[in-house]
Amino acid sequence: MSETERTFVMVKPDGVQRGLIGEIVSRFEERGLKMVAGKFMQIDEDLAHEHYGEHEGKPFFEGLVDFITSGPVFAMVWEGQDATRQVRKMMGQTDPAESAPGTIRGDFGLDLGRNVIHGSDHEDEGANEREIDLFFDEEELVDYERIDETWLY
Ligand code: RTP
Ligand code: MG
Repeated sequence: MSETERTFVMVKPDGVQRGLIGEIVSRFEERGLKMVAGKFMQIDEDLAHEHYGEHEGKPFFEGLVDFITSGPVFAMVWEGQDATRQVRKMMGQTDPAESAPGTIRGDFGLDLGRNVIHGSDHEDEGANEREIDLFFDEEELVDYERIDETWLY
C-alpha cells in the first residue's frame, strides 16, 4: 500500500482567468484526494523567484515569473495515497501539446507557457514540503476525515 502524503498544487493565472478552478478541484475531489488547504492569492516577485528558483538562469525564467505574477492563482494542498505522483499523472506533461486527452493539461491547454496548473515534482525529493511551507502557514492546513475515506481505501 502506498503512503498517504500531501502535495502542493496550484491553478495558474491562465486557469483562473479561464474559469477552470472548479473543474480542476472537482477532478481531484472525485478521484478521492482530500483538500487540506486552499488559498486564492496573488504571487509577488519574491515568491515567484523562490518557487521557481530551480529554473533561475534558464531562458524562459523571466517569462515564467512574469506569467505566474500576472494574475491571481488558487493554491492548494491535497492529501491521499501516493498523492504527488497521482496528481502529476492527472496533470499530464509539462507541454500541453504532448499531454494525453483526459489529463488536465491535455484537455485545457495548447501552449507550453500557459499550462493551467502546477503540481510538486514527485522526482524532486522534498519539493512538496518545501512548496507547502512556502505558500501556507501550519495553521492553514486542516486535519479532518472525509466521509468516503473508508470506501476509498
Ligand atoms: P510546473 O513546475 O509549472 O508545475 O511545471 P512542470 O514541473 O511540468 O515543468 P518545469 O520543468 O518545472 O517548468 C516550469 C514551467 O516553466 C515553463 N517552461 N518553459 N520554454 C521552455 O522550454 C519551458 N520549459 C518549461 C512551463 O510553463 C513549465 O510549467
Ligand atoms: Mg516543476
